[in-house]
Amino acid sequence: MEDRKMITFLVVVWVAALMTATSATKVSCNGGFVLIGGTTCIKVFEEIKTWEEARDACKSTENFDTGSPHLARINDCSLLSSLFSYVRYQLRLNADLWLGGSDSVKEGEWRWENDELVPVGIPFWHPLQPDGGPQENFLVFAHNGFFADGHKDRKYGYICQYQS
Ligand SMILES: [Ca+2]
Repeated sequence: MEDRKMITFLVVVWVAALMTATSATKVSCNGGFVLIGGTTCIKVFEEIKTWEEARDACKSTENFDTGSPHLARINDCSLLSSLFSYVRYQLRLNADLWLGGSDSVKEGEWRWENDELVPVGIPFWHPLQPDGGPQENFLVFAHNGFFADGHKDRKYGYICQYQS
């Protein structure tokens, strides 16, 4: 009986662990978006636009239960690394792309569109960025994998995201 109880106990633990693992792992995103870092649904658009055009384009992409997509917000290092791997090695893209940050309201104070602060310093920003002062107020995910500031009239591809 003791052995049987132990086996039953182990099976229960194993099934519980399996269910936990399954529920914690997101497997897909909607609308052609791709899962990166196990947490975030993004879609890279290579068509070049100004930051404002890109922002509007993200919002007008297909509707989702979770709300409209928006220009991507990258707030942690592992997500930054996952994004770079995806863009550079899966898409084989070597280009600057817009993200959803700006310091147009207050120079030097970078915020996402939801008003949260954009991370500062390394490893997010390149050591020589931002360098454009009041001339460059929009956030670029540069081809080298770091953040940089970009001019509002420049045109780049862009990265949309929706909450997964
Ligand atoms: Ca600026």
